[in-house]
Amino acid sequence: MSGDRIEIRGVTARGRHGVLPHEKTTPAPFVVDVDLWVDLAAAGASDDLADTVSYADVAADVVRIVEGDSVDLIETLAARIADAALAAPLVEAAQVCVHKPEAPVGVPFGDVAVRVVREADRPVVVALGANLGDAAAVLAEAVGRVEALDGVRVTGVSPLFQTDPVGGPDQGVYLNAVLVGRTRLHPRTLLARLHRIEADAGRRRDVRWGPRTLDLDLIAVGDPGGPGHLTSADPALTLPHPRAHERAFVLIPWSVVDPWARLRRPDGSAAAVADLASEVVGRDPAAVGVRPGPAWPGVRAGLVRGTHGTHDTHETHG
Ligand code: A4P
Ligand code: MG
Repeated sequence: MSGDRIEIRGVTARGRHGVLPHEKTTPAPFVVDVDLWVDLAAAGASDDLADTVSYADVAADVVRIVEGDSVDLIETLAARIADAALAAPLVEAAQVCVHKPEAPVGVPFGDVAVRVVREADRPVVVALGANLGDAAAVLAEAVGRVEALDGVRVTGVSPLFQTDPVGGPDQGVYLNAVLVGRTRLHPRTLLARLHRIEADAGRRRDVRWGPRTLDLDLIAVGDPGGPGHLTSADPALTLPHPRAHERAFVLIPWSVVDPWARLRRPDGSAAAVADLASEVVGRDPAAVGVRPGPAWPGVRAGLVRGTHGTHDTHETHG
């Protein structure tokens, strides 16, 4: 976790929480402390509220939850507050402490409190591509490097596909794959780590859409409509990736590794990735230029999910 934190102390509200009957009818005070782990480097540089989490919004959520539905346990209250805090896409982890100063303890006491710590755990999709050098080996190494990132858990990677280049100058065929996983990392932090892996593979950025030893694109964070789904129009990190919905070299491997995946398109509508893949293939199967690639060299077998299967019929043998 990044060391940066936002700390909110002593938010006070009255609620009807407890196991005793009178606690459910007569509001009593609850005092809440919240710590949010957020990478504050960008906000520190930009001075822009959009780069951080508004403590006023968090405090308002705390009051809404404390004043809301009655529960028996302050553990439940703390967990609900933590879940609400983690719905903000920038929050990597939340610690919530709920104090109950008038708890029916039966003897004089100083404080009763429970503290819960929850980490964000958002679905993440990364597209991999390469068309220079030993592309299969470079991509396999990249999968290993992503697996080794602190705060990222890779749950599956598609088979390799050989794909005709889209856009850019005259260049050789690509190998592409898509990996899916979970992360607590801020998407900007994750993209910076992906850029480091690209750089270590010898990636140079000379020509847009030009040949590359390794390209790692962040396709989506969170599921459309789900908690933590992130949309961003920032040119430095646009989410979901603005071209993913029309690119067979992303859609086909993605639909293979996660047949139930959904993607929010730039117009705001959400669609099943498998449907988008079929659409792209259906428009012009001969031109789609996505073929089964070689077996993964050195990626552990359990990680590779799906087969080239359903899309074999659309080979173009270019
Ligand atoms: N950027 C913004 N949003 C994102 C995001 N969601 N993920 C910014 C990754 N990067 C994002 O990217 C250019 C800038 O986009 C970065 O500074 C980043 O902050 P880049 O990787 O430096 O350059 P690029 O990849 O050449 O540009 P771009 O626009 O990302 O290209 P695409 O759309 O990724 O296309 N054909 C085949 N068959 N297979 C391929 O893999 N790839 C491309 C690249 C073209 N044709 C291809 C393939
Ligand atoms: Mg890229």
